[in-house]
Amino acid sequence: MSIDLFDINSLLSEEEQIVRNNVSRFVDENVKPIIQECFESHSFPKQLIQPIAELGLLGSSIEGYGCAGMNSISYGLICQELERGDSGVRSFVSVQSSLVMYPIFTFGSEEQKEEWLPKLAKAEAIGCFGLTESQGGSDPANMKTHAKKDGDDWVINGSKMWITNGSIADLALIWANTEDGIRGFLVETSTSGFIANEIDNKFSLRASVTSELFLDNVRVPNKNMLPEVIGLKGPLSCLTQARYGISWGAIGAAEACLDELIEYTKTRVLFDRALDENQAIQIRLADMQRRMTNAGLLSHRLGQLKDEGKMNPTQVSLAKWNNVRMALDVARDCRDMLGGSGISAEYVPIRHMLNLESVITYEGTETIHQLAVGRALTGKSAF
Ligand code: TGC
Ligand code: FAD
Repeated sequence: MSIDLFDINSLLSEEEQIVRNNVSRFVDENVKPIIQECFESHSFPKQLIQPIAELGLLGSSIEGYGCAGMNSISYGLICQELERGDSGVRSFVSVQSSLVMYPIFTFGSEEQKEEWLPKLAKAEAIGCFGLTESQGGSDPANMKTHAKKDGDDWVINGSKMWITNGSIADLALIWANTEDGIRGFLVETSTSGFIANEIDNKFSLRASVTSELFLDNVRVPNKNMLPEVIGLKGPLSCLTQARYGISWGAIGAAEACLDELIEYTKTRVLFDRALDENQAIQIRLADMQRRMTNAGLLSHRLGQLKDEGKMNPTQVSLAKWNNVRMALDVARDCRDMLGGSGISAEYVPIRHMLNLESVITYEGTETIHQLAVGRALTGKSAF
């Protein structure tokens, strides 16, 4: 098994350890036994939604409104453990918590919070976050979807691409251009003119719902607009929350791969000795442990900064870039050391590897995060 070489676990409070152990047990008992089949059948395990809600994992950082009010380290640990099962399950929780509940809590009216947060926490409503459009997700400022005021209503037209939970959502947070700038709208997916089509030919995140959304003269009342934010900083602030969780989640995916590989190399005998007796294999295992340890310490420090209210988007970019790159490299390397078996569904690395191809692209591609760090170093935007 991979080891906690720097005893990161002892940095956790008793409460954080309980959260981690509870989610870990949930993943071992409920996610791992079914997830490969879900991946193969390209279906999201909807049966996990209710138990996830009952564990308090939806909007876990929010105080009040039926939410658990846990700290940021706990949210990170939730993401890490869920992604040890599958990135798709962590994605579901990231979107509901960081991309739907967080903006309602932070930018919503009291009426919007009271109406939606308790339902979203209990999974009585599922949310999705519509920012990306087909002309280029990296540059959301080039948004074509627009909302026009008509009396007491807004009329929204446009489309969104690659939207997690899109076809299972009851509520879509749609970011649209208005005369005043980009604004967020709470759109019930049953509203006339709203269509969600699932993208069903993915090689990655197959156990997650990803959809294209179309909004054709969708009419929502003014009270559905998030009143407390205008401009791109609205959606970008939500991304900062989700990217923080992803930096932890990626560590879980890497752990799942390395744990399985270590067991495999003990029993695989080649040239009259177990694979793990070879220097070249041990060096590769050690290198994975080095990178995972660095990633764990980085996320833990980021969590401390977040809980102290000192986390900034550049730190989050560096952590998301570093940790997802680490996990993707670890998953690929594990797949290689499994030889031909590494392409079989019997082992987890190829599934994690394929999932991580999405994780390195969504929530800001690797290049976007490198350029964000470059901008902080030079003061010059090279996007
Ligand atoms: P820029 O001029 O830099 O900023 C515009 C305004 O936003 C503020 N800001 C941020 N605020 C909070 N958090 C951040 N990370 C922020 N970054 C910028 C900034 O201060 C400014 O505010 P103000 O008041 O001055 O107006 O914007 P830009 O157009 O130059 O773009 C910067 C760039 C490229 C970094 C940004 O566009 C970007 O991050 N692009 C990538 C887009 C992205 O990540 N999309 C993700 C879509 S959602 C998703 O993938 C969900 S997957 C979920 C799952 O399944 O888990
Ligand atoms: P593009 O922006 O077209 O990028 C193409 C390539 O160009 C990339 O390699 C990129 O790094 C590079 N590039 C871009 N700009 C520059 C530059 N200035 N210099 C150098 N290189 C550059 N979005 C949502 O809004 N909500 C969701 O729930 C959501 N879920 C998703 C789920 C999945 C499975 C996937 C795959 C995506 C999801 N997305 C979601 C969209 C995701 O955020 C975008 O795919 C991502 O931001 C990249 O946008 P794009 O796909 O249009 O690629």
